[in-house]
Amino acid sequence: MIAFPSFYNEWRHVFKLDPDREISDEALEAVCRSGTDAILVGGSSGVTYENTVDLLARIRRYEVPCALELTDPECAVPGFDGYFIPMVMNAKDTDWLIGHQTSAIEEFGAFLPWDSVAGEAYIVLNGESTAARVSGADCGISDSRAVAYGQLADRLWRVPVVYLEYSGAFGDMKLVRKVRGELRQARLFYGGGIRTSEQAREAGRAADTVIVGNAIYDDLAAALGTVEAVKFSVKEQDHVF
Ligand code: 1GP
Repeated sequence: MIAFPSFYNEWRHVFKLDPDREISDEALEAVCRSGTDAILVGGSSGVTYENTVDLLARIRRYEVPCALELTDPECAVPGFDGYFIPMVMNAKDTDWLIGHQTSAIEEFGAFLPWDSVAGEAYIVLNGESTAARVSGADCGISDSRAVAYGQLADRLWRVPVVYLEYSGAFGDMKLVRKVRGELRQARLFYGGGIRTSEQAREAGRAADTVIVGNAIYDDLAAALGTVEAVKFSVKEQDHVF
């Protein structure tokens, strides 16, 4: 029996880097040495084997753990500490829920390092985001529907990570708390629009793991400030003060 992978269990703050976007050596060093718990590599478009290998090699100059979100098996670069396979729960086209993933496993399943592979149940909630456009996600769902998607992933499918994805827009923290409150075993990842320490703190209170992406490229100083803010919210919750 294979144990559930848990390489992500202690993660509270994560930076997401897109292989298709430029980042200078200085900025990458600052991100990797920021005190974040991990780097997640992934993007919704333009990700190739080459740009993924290149980014991994640059991140590996530092000690920070690094995982890959695998949306296209052609980009399955070996050498990451872990692999996430996203499934979009509210995709209109079932290819993004189960179709692409099944085809990928059919073809490459024998080569996957299963001990370090985890499913990610995405609920995509910003209709303007590339993730929503690519997957054709139905972002107009009610809160109760979003909660139900979380429960289904957590309780029926036992997916270890539920990811509330607002990419590009700061989300509804009340809903994030609600979805998290109904999870029994899955961790709740939240990502989307975090640009200030206050937002990072709020998200840190609502979710298990907070992901910061775009801000790295648009406002590095603000992005770096989110690490401390999330860690602070964790201490607050643990009543360390
Ligand atoms: C994107 O959830 C991440 O997949 C982070 O969102 O880029 O808006 O920070 P942002």
